[in-house]
Amino acid sequence: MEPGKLESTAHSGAPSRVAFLEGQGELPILEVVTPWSAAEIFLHGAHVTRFKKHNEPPLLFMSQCSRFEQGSPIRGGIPVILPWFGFREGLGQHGFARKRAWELKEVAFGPGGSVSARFSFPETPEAAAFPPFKAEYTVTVSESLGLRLAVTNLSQDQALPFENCLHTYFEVGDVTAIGVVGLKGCEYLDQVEKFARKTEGQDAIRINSEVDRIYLNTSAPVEILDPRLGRKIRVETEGSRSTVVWNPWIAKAQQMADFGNDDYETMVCVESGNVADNALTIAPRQTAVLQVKLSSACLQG
Ligand code: TA6
Repeated sequence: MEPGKLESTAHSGAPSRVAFLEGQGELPILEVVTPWSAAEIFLHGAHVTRFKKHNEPPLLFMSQCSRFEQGSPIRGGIPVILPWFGFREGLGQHGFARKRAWELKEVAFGPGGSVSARFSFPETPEAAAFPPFKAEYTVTVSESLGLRLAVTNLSQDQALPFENCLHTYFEVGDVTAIGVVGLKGCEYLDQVEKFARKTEGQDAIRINSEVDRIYLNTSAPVEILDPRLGRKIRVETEGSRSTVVWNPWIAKAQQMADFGNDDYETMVCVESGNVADNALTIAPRQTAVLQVKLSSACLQG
């Protein structure tokens, strides 16, 4: 992919622009600017590392200690977790899609100045050892951030069991001051207590220690209320039955080489997908689509 630029002025107002550049680790990136926002997407992992509305702090958290290299996931932004979630003996953590470069298939300018980039997961040695599937991922940048992950079972006669998750890291002003709303009454697996099954009793989940919970059988929108940044972040989904809420807190933060010791103070993961009890199985030639819309607004009062 040659460095270069695309621009669209097919709408009134400021032009939208896409630049193909070399990012950190000499990895190729797309830099997108729209009338509302700016974004950065690495081809490595089809990984969105930045989304920022022009008049707001960044929506996504990025660790300053992140690696940017083949075979390693980027720490922060939106890791694409596929085709499994969690740890698998001999195979590693959170699948292989986030560790390899995806192919950029198309960049399109939409109505009003939105920009869409479509990626396809290529043949890789790890994928060859897994039932055959095709994965396409479309990122749409506008006043909000749209994500669409489509997985197709390429087998002629075998079902495809898999998990998918868009593992989003959000930037917050002070994690101890936020509330995560929308999961009350949901059953969850508490990974901090050996996957104990519990039910969420709080209207707003507060974070004052390590939190690592897989909320099951829920497609409800989730909001992060951030009084420090005066912002409300909203996560809306289609095709997602699981929401994961994670903050590593102090001890785990210190154990992660690609995560600053104090990074836990200004991030929370609210992840959307189909994991654990909600893992998917699709028939031959069937496609499963996971869609996530991330938006933000001022927090009133
Ligand atoms: O989504 C929560 C989680 O499964 C945590 O258990 C923690 O492992 C986190 O993902 C990050 O995983 P990673 O492999 O990116 O370090």
